[in-house]
Amino acid sequence: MKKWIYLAAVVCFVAIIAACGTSGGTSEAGGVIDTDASAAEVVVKAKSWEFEQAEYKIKQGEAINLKLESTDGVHGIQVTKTDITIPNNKSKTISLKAGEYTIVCNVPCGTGHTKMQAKLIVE
Ligand SMILES: [Cu+2]
Repeated sequence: MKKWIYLAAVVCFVAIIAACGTSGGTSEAGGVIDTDASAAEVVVKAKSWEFEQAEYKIKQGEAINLKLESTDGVHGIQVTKTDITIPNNKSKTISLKAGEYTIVCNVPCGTGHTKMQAKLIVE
């Protein structure tokens, strides 16, 4: 009897994992893709407490190495509506659908942290 319960639990677990596999990872808007070292690089420079540019523009569907370079303090990037997060001084290859996204700092970095935002425009 106990064996059946165990088996049912395993089946449920596998079903949950499988569901995650189909919907997880890259969101509908796009996001992190396989690393492509030859992709064009877009550097987002960050300091306490602002990003260098108010706006960053990329082309839709294009593979971009989005790099976060902190010149002052420790920061991180999160792109709203996507699964994109980039740790301090790291880069990831991304690809996005057209639209307007917001780059926010996701590392609590001090008094101006919540004001650290920039637009990411995908055309
Ligand atoms: Cu911050």
